[in-house]
Amino acid sequence: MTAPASTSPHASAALDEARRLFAHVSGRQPDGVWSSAGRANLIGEHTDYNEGFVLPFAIQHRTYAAAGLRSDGGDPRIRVASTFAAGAVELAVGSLAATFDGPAGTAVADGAVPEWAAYALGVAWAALAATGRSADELPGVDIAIASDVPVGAGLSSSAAIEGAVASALNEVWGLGLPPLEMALIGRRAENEAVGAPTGVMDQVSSIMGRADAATFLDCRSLDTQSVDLGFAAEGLELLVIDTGVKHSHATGGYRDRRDACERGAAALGVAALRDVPAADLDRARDLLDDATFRRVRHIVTENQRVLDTVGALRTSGPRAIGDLLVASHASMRDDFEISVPELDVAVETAVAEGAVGARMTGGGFGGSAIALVEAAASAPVTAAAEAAFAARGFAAPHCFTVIPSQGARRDA
Ligand code: GAF
Repeated sequence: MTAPASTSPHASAALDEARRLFAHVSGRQPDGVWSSAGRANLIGEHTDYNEGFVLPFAIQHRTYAAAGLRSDGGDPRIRVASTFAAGAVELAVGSLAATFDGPAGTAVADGAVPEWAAYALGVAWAALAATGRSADELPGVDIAIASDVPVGAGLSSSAAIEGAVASALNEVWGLGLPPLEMALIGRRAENEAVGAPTGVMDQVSSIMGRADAATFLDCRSLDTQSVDLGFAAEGLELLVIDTGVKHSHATGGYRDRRDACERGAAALGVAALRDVPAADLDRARDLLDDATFRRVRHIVTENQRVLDTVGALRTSGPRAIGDLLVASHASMRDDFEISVPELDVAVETAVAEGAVGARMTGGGFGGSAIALVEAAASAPVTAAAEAAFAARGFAAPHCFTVIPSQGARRDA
């Protein structure tokens, strides 16, 4: 288990790695290093693209982008390198539009741009489009990326890349983008350059997170409020149980669930499932097939659980949210059907060991569960999860505590 700390124990290592990689690829020192956070979602799953409510928080694991301007003259280039893959990817800034303007995900699907590089280059493309800046008025830039956000763990390693690169470009290109705009640019990169049909929760959380707080986001108005979590003051820790089961949001189940929500909203005559009141669920049951009805019911009840969690945190503190976390997991397991046996075992084990509450976090089909536990219980819950996984023949989970942390920032 990773010891809690105010920053990840690997944070400065990843920052140094980004700087070293920059020097190795570019033969000079970067102009600066910027970072953005991974995130855990406390509650509110798949509600973001239904224009509902979410309550994620940024974690201490971060992705760093070391960046420096180039002097290319008349043909500015953007070059990205990362510790995720060997080799740098370089494009003319002027060719970003031609690379990414087509149907979502084409550049990656065609093999023109590796997926890891599309997160970074897609941010550059979306930033130019959002600001109306043309390639010939901007200098070229080199970017080197390193991270200690676990990849494929449902902790938004992709949003952390987007947030770090957006922060770096915002400053070196002098774009003047406020944090929410950077988050929207990150989402556009993910949706259109990479081709993953996600909502905006992860980017907002990664960029706009605050220490010891969650970000309560209304995904329709895009209003954000900081909600104090107070885990440490209450003697609690947030334990991540990473099942090691890998998932991808660019394909498969995530897209299916999004399609089902859109079908449900259309059949019910609303713009988004956000607009379905709980009292309308009986009508929805009559109108929809069983699976679509249960997808709708998850979204409707999950939105209410987010509101209830915010209320409970504000009036009673984190010990009051346990049942809401557990109910959220049950809804994802039974109605939205995005859990997997490893996530269910992680949640059941944590609850049996006395966790305040537990649920899977993120898009599902793998990734991590979170458990809110007494600080002294992190080690026993970890041991119990490891034993439960071993007894079922699952690969050992990776358990570590996360700390609600600051979002995007300049580090050097
Ligand atoms: C993934 C997506 F990226 C988010 O937008 C959100 O939909 C989440 O799954 C599920 O709540 O992390």
